[in-house]
Amino acid sequence: MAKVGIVMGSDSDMPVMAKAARILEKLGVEYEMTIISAHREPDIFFQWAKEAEGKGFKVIIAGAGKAAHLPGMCAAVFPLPVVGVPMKTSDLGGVDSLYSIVQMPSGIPVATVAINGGENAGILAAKILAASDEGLLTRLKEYAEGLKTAVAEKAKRLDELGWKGYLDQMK
Ligand code: RP5
Repeated sequence: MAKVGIVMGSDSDMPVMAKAARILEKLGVEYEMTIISAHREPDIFFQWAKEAEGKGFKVIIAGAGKAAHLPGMCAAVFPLPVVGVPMKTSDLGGVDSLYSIVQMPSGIPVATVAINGGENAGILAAKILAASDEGLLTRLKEYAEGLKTAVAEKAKRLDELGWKGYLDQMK
């Protein structure tokens, strides 16, 4: 099965990147996860990125914060899609990460999700793989159906309880 490479610039990114791993597991997608800092260990980064295609990765999910160059540099080296996850940061709120990741020069795209959007990164990677994997496509459709059912159940409960009762049971 096609594999996803999950890479993050620091273990401080783990709570967000774990969301990508969790949804990939739920969807039955094989992945590998590692921590590599493009700034603090550029030689190790280049080796990992150059070997990624040969290891069977079809998509890379790369998360980073602040001057977040890891996703863009993955896209510079890896020839298949890269999904970038901007981390929320304490000083600039993650807009620093978002702009660093999304504003790529022509020719080197990074499919950038929302700040802290680890789960959507996993789903997007799965959707990319699903273009050539019928079973995964079916699981993604079931997942989407589950989302729809969850909202419909909430609306039904709101009808039953009224908005005050609904609010109370949320506490
Ligand atoms: C980036 O710098 C990492 O992706 C992380 O989001 C940020 C801060 O790293 P630490 O100082 O927490 O290791 O490279």
